[in-house]
Amino acid sequence: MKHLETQLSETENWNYMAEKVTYKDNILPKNTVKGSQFSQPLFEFSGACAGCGETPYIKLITQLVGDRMMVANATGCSSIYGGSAPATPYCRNKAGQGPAWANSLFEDNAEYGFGMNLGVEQMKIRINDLSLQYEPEGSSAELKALLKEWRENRNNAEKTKELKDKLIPLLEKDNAKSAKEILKLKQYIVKKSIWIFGGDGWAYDIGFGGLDHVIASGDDVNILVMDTEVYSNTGGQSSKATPTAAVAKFAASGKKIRKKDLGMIAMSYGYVYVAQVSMGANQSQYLKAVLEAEAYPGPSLIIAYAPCINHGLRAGMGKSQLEAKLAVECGYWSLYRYNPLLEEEGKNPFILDSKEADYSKFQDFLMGEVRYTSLKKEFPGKADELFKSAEENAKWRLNNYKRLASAGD
Ligand SMILES: Cc1ncc(C[n+]2csc(CCOP(=O)(O)OP(=O)(O)O)c2C)c(N)n1
Repeated sequence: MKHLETQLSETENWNYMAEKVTYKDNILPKNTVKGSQFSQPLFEFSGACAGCGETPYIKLITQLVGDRMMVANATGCSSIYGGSAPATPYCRNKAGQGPAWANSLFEDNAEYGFGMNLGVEQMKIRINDLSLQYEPEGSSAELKALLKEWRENRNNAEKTKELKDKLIPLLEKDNAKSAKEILKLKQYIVKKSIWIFGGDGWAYDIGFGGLDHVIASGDDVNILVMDTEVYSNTGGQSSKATPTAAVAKFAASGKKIRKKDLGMIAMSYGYVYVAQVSMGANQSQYLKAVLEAEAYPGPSLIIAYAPCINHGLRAGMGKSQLEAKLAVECGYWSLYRYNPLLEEEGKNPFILDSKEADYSKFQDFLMGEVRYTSLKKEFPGKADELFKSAEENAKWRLNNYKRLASAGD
């Protein structure tokens, strides 16, 4: 920290950047890692711990769909750094568009986002009905044609963006009652991207009943679980996502049982898009997962490995992306995408994206984090046994994925 007076000269630089320098987001296609980074993040300057593994996942989503997204945020770190009033890291682009964000409770967030989606869908049904009412009532053939195009493409984000720009000027000068009513609902013309954010404590434990209900509903919502393997915001309590041997509150002598496989549960429905990702290990796989989840016309679940200050990284939080890479290389965490649309094409819906695990690095990975090394200090005898079963459990889990990936070969 430095004295404010010594830093105020930056104001001029900031204003120059904000007013004169524009985003060059049409240079490269947005659906590439490089291209996506030219887009304005609509999530910036959060109050998360330096090196937080969660925030980069959110930032990318806002770069891709932030101008039309709605977020239901479970209580946890992401709701605290996401909405610490009076400041918020969520912001708007030059056109005034940005994420609409709200936080309900720790225990009902999936339902909360589900309700947002129901509300938006209801408004779209109303626009649809009003547009049919315009047919006999209105006089503009051009408007009728555009409204028909909207009805046919209302779930196509890019198309609805194009149509909105054409529709609004025509609606504004039309005197028909239905046109006036549609205008009142103009913020629902563009297809919204509904997101449900939360941590593992919410998704695996407290909010699981709701999450399960929402994914089972088949509705088009996207869920991002930032898996820190503990309840981070309340000081690192153990959750069902905590793996074997990790020390956490309520698991002071190391977790004895294995981590729950939330992705496997979700995949069992067969109509839920599921991805397990780790940005530090493979940025392009995460980008693909977000684009596919967003485009999938049903529920999607992305489970993201997020290094956390609670893990006690030996290399420090400045290396959290590297830690996420090491986690995948040694087989501690795997990358996959399960896309039900592939099954419709007669293909295996499960794709294992991570390369062959190098288990020789597994124990070294554990020794790079205090949540594991502290077990060795406290309970040296028990520790080795638990570290061994941590590795066996990781292998067991990865073998399940390998079986799925080779099904039908
Ligand atoms: C029903 C209920 N129990 C407990 C809390 C207190 N609480 C707030 S956030 C949180 C932990 C959240 O952990 P997680 O979902 O893993 O998210 P993270 O902080 O790791 O991002 C808890 C226990 C609460 N808000 N409501």
